[in-house]
Amino acid sequence: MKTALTIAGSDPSGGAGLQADLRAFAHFGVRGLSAVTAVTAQNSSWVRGVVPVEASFVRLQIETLLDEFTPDAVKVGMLATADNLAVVAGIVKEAGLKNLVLDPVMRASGGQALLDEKGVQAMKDLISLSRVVTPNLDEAAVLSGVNVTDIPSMEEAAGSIRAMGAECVLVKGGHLDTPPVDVLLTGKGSTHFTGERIDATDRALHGTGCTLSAAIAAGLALGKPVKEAIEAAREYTRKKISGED
Ligand code: PXL
Repeated sequence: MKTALTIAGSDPSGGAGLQADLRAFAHFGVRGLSAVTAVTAQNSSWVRGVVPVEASFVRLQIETLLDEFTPDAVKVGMLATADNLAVVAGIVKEAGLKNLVLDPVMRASGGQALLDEKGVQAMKDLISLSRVVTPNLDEAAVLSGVNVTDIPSMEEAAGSIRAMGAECVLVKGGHLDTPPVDVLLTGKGSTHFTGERIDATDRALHGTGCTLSAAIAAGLALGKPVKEAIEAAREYTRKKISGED
């Protein structure tokens, strides 16, 4: 059985965070491993509190797993602190972890910070180690300095994030005013994935980014090429939003 590791925060409501990631791995028949970076108190509408896990303990969790398993893919989500980010970047390099999917989580949809300011500055270190980075419009803007509002600016931001060393960048267009389009930039050029906007509740939308990036990691763990992994992940995410899964 293929394995995928998620390094992410806990969302006790199950919609986002490592709980959503493990559910996505299971859906694709991939064994899930997890290391917790932060404990949160939240439901699907708001985050009441965040307690980061100490970086040395994040390291211990991952190293203990690596003693026994070699993950076929790794998904990195909420890191909470710059110290956690540095630990994860260090281990990815030391252990030569492959198929890294980085969801550069910075804020919850309600606006609460899920990464400290120094962590935002240090995100480039992890980007350079990633096979796929999956920013939403706001994250793409923060990382690239481009005002990301439409498809041309998504392309521009993807180019600037890819120049930081990622193999592929998928800028997610779920927050566009127009019908949603995700823009993928690889070394071979760009691809647009078009979808229809689904009339969904906030609860169904909570954790969509976590689910998508974990499902991409599952696909890469199974040996799918990036585009195929994204297509399958988009379909799984669509089903989750519309309540079919
Ligand atoms: O969707 C971003 C996110 C990631 N990880 C955790 C979260 C959230 C949003 O609330 O709680 C643990």
